[in-house]
Amino acid sequence: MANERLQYLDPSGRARSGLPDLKPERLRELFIHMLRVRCVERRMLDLQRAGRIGFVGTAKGLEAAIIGSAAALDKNDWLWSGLREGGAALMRGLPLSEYLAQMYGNGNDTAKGRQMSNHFQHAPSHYPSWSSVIGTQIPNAVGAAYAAKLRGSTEVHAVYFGDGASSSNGFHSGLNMAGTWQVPVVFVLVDNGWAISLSSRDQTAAESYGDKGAAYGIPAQEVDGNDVVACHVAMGEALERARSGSGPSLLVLSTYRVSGHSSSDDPARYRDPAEVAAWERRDPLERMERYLLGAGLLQEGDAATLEQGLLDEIDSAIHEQEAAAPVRLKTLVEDVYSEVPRHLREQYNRFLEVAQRHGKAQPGDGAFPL
Ligand SMILES: Cc1ncc(C[n+]2csc(CCOP(=O)(O)OP(=O)(O)O)c2C)c(N)n1
Ligand SMILES: [Mg+2]
Repeated sequence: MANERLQYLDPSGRARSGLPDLKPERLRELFIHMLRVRCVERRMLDLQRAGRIGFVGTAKGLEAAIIGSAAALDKNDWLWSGLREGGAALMRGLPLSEYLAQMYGNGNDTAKGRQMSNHFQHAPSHYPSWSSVIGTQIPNAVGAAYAAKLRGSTEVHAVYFGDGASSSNGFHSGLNMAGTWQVPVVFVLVDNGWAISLSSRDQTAAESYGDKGAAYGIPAQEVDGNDVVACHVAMGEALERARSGSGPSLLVLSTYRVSGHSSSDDPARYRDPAEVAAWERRDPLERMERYLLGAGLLQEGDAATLEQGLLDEIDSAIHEQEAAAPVRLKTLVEDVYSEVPRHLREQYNRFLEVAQRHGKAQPGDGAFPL
């Protein structure tokens, strides 16, 4: 049976006894990182509704789970994400301009518009691209962590996924390999209450998600996922365990996806508004803000000022990306062959004629000589 759910801050923001010794500046930073996620995603939804970008999957309600845990990673560690961890990438070094370029799929997008929006990647902060095929990042992370172990590296690989993904093939094979090979990996299961329209209560007959680790010999820690301090501490312990060679852990961060599954979803079709309202009252940002106010680490009005500063920064970055050029048409045939073969050059040239007729070609998109 999984152990007791870890909590340091109760829903009213009061610290329970034995609060870990975190520096005041660290606590404030955790709050600001959470606030940034909320602000960026609010603007992304606005842009999606205005028809400027195609798709958004938000972390609203999950900010403590994602930021609290990811903030415990070292620079050399890796974060294998699902749909909702883009805010952690921002915190770990993904520039806001690149985040936005990915959302637009414009000419500044380092993935050249080849990924669906909201699927970030950032090599310098060790954030591999995500596949929407649920659960596939899990064996990928385990493989990379096994390679790190063979190399004698001290890096740890954290892999994030949802309650729904705990039913995927990738979950079972990933946990089995990690348990058997004792690899330096932390499985971060963000139980956000729903897998699109399937409640997490109906996802499994196991008594708790933590119990799923036991089948693979992997210890689990259940955590209040709306308590940023608890998420941070639990992740720090799991990372330390992995780094010291004691093997993988499973963290279950229990929280709630307050918005729809994505901008394409209408959650009112399948869930009770009273359930949503109850979780809105347990908002992770408000909980941390109340704690910081009580501890004298924030003053009344500070949060509103911080929020306005973040929104101004985001808005000016949005204006820059709105003005960016589209992805170059030639990228369609790049990066596979060192020299584009004749049949692709012919196809591209025919495509270019159509693009030119529709006024979609840019200077530099020119035809290949055949
Ligand atoms: C293999 C596979 N099956 C089904 C889907 C459709 N699908 C997209 S998201 C999703 C639910 C994911 O739920 P969860 O793992 O809890 O993550 P959350 O979206 O709640 O963060 C499903 C079933 C998919 N993308 N891939
Ligand atoms: Mg879910």
